[in-house]
Amino acid sequence: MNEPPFPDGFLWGGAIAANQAEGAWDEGGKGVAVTDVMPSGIAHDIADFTPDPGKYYPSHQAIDFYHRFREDIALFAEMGFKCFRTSIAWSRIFPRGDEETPNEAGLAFYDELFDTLHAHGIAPIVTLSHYETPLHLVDAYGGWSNRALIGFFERYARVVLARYSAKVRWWMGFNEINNIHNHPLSAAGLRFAADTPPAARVRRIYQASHNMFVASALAAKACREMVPEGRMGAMLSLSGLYPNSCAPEDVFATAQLRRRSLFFSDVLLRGAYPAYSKRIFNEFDVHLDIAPGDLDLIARHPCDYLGFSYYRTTTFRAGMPILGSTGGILGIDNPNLPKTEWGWQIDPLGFRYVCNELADRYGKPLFVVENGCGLNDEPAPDGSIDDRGRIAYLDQHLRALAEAIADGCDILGYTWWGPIDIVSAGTGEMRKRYGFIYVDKDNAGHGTLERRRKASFFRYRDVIRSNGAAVFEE
Ligand code: BGP
Repeated sequence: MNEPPFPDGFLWGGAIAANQAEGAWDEGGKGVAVTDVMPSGIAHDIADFTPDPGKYYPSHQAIDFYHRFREDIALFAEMGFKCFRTSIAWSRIFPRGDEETPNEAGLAFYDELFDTLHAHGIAPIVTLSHYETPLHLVDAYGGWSNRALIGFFERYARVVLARYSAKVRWWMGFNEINNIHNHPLSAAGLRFAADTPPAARVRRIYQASHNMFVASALAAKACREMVPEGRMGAMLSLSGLYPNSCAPEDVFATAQLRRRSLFFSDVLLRGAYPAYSKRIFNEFDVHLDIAPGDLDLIARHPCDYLGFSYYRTTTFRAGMPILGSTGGILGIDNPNLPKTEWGWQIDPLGFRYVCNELADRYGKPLFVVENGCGLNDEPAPDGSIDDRGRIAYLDQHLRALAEAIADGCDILGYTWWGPIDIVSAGTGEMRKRYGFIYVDKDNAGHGTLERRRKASFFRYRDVIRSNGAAVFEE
C-alpha cells in the first residue's frame, strides 16, 4: 500500500460509557439509572427497583472517572488522542427523566469534563443514551414503548445540545439501538413478564423502536438548529455474522438476521421504513402507533453518519435460536478463527468486510466507535503489564481498517473501546479488561483504583503519532 493508510485528520481516540466508568452513581443530584440496579452487568429484568445497600453494583463506583477524569484525560492526551467518546448519563441531567428543569450540578460536571478534554486538544464525542435510561422512566412509564419518552428525551437532548453547543460537535443518539432485540431492558427500558408470547414481545420492541426513531429525528433536528457544524450519528452493534454453511437456507436465514439489525440504520440513515419491514410487521401482526408527523420527521431528519461497534464475528444456522450479547449475535464458533477467554472470535478481515458492507449500503460516513479486546491482564511481579494479545488485536484490526479505507470506505475515525479498564457491560466484571491503562480493581470491587500504563499504551501512542503507519511497520 503506497498512499498513507489513514487520511489526514483521522479521529484517533477511545470510547467509554458513563455507567461503566463514572461511578458516583448517586452524587451531584444524579438519579438512579437502569444499569444502577443490575448487580452483574446487562440483565434481562430487574430484581428490585431499589438498590440493595448490602449488594455490590459495578456501576456505583465503576472506576471513579467522575472524580479522576482529569488524571485519565491527561493519560489519553499522552497517547495523542484526537477525540474521546463518552455518554452523558441522562439521569445526571434529569434524575427521574420526567422533570421540567435539569439538574445544574449534572450539567456543570460535563462542562468540566468537556473543558478538560479541550484543554488537551481532544474533541468530545457524546452518546446521548448508552444503556442509561433513568430508572423512573422504566418503572413509572414502562420504557420506550411509551410515547411519553419521546418528549422527555427531546427535552433532555435540547438541554444538553444547547448547553454544550460550543464544546461538542459530534453527537450520537442511542448506543447500539439494534440491541433492543437482545437486551431490551438496558437498550430501551423494556421489561417483559416471563410468559410474554414472542409475538407480543416483538410488537412491543418495534413500537419502542418507532418511538426511538422519532426521538432520534428530533435530536438530529435540534442538533442542526443549535450546534454549529454539529453531526448527529446513529449507533449500532454490528459485529460480523456469517452463514454456518453454504446451504442456501443458512445463507438466506443469516441475511435475514443481519437485516434485523440493519433495519435500524436503514430507518435512521435513509429516513424511511424499508420495504421489507412490511413483511416483518405482517408476520408478527405489528401495528405501529404512528402519530401524524412522525414519518415526516424521520424523513426530514436522518442521521449524518453511522457509528458502530465491531468486536468479533460468529456463524448462524437456519432455525437456531437467536441470542445475543453485548458483542453481537451469539452463534456457532467459526473453526477458522481464534477466540478470547470470553469466547469472542477474533476476525480482522471480518472488520474489513463489515466496513465495506456498510459503505456500500449507505454511502454515508462511518465511524468505528467501538472496537477492542477484553482480556484478563495479570500484572507481572514488577507491576508491568505486557498485553501483547491486545497489541496484536489492535494491529490486525487497524491493518484491516486501512484496507477498508483503501477499498473506498469513508471512515471518520476510530475510538478503541475501553482505552482504560472499565466495567464490562455484559458481565459487570473488571477482569474483562479492554484498557491500554490498567485500573487496580477486581471483580469484587477491591483495589486502589491506581492507574498504570500497559505495553499497549505505548503501542497506541506510536500508532497515533504515525497516523496509523506504524501498524504496517514490522
Ligand atoms: C457494547 C457496549 C459497550 C461495551 C462493549 C463491550 O455492547 O456498547 O458498553 O461494554 O459492548 O462489551 P462488554 O463490556 O460486555 O465486554
